[in-house]
Amino acid sequence: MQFDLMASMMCANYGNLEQEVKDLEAGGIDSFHIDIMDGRYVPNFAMSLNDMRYIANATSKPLDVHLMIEHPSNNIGLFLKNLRQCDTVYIHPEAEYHPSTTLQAIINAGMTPGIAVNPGTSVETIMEMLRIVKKVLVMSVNPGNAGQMYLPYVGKKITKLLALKEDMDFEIYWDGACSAEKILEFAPKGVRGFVLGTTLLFGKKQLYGETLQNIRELKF
Ligand code: S6P
Ligand code: MG
Repeated sequence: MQFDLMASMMCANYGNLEQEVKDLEAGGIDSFHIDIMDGRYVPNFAMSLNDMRYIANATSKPLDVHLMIEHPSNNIGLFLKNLRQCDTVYIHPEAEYHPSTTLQAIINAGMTPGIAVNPGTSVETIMEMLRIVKKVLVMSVNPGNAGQMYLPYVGKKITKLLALKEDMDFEIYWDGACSAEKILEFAPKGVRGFVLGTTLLFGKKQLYGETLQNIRELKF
């Protein structure tokens, strides 16, 4: 079974970020998830442009940039000009007047376009955008913080999206409170990747490489 594992870098140790990037890379992480926040769209300031730039320069692995900012079109150029063709940019459709225009800007810059779907957002309201994007990041917690509880009603939305993904040509990714139990349940159903934060990867006694290996072998 093929699935991707992304490290939620807002949960990393900023006392030695370079070492964190190296250890995660050596441990076999597939990409680095960068949670950009503006204190307006979400009630937090987790990471910003400089953090993203620093990690982009420290690794050749792809970045997964999750923009939790109001009207991303106002500043998206700042992010795009620091990214590479292998990187993905997610926007929240609710944060933008014309989300499809912003998604087109991401495509035009050569990056992979994605939308992040809040727990309270229904599949019906994002239906047209599913035809534009390659990736759908399903939030199973409200955006803004790590270490929150899984919201159980999100499972039904994933089931709906799984039924649409072949026809509309997108992949589904999981963000928020990602546990072993959820990977065991949803990877076989076709969820393509999982963002790992405090629930499974960071702040544990185990080395990143061991944790990631166990997850890949579904040994929990
Ligand atoms: C939340 C953010 C997420 C978190 C991730 C942390 O706004 O988009 O990417 O960083 O959920 O994982 P955990 O396991 O601490 O919930
Ligand atoms: Mg995120």
